[in-house]
Amino acid sequence: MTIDYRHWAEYLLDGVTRRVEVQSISTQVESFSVDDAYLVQEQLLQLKLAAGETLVGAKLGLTSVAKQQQMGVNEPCYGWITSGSVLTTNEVPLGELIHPRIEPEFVFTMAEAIGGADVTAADVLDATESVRGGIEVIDSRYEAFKFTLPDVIADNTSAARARIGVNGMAPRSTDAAKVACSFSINGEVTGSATGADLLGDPAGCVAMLVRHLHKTGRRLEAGWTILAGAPTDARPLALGTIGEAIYSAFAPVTVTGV
Ligand code: OOG
Ligand code: MG
Repeated sequence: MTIDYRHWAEYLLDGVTRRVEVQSISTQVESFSVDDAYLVQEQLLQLKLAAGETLVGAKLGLTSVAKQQQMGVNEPCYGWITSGSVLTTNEVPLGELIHPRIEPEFVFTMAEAIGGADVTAADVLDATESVRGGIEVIDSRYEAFKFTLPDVIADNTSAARARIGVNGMAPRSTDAAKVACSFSINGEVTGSATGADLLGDPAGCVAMLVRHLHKTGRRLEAGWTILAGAPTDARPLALGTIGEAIYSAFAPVTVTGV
């Protein structure tokens, strides 16, 4: 069966625009594969760029055991960060979202472009300007936040908003794998982890992302923001919820649902 990738991208974007949950694609398209899913994701990106957004970074998802267990999907996935998703204050307007959740992130800011089939964590550090904390707002477009790996890939890995921390650290001044992260909701700790919970090393995750992009002739660009993934599970963001990520070596990051 031929799959109309553009159709499914429009289908997902319609969920975003109307703020409604949609039925997963895998329940409607027979043998919907990971390769198919990245082609839908590509169409979705093109639709956003055509609507005036710009590409400002990329992300990994499901790079920790905590996240894989929460979502029941055991493989990492890759997505895009576009200009409209970067928050400029701590406030997250809930009226723009479907059923948002929040999670702490390890964030890389690239100093230089980097691409290639054999890129290592050390190469990533060489190309990194700074490493810092962040909070990602994820908002699966699917009913009940339930999906298969191909579904979540098509849906740009649930990316919705991101709040990026201030005062990044030089990449070799601190080992991100050793940085501890404590995530709390309304003052109560819901998860504690270190950078090593991201497949052993956040920089190694970014290297995986670079190798993935190389397969379609792409690379990370200078100035881009890269989310390496959440080391703890995600929590619902409701009206008045205050989420805070505290790190042993990065500035804390807070968001509030408004
Ligand atoms: C998929 C996105 C996962 C992360 O950091 O693991 C992700 C989801 O859980 O909806 O962004
Ligand atoms: Mg994330």
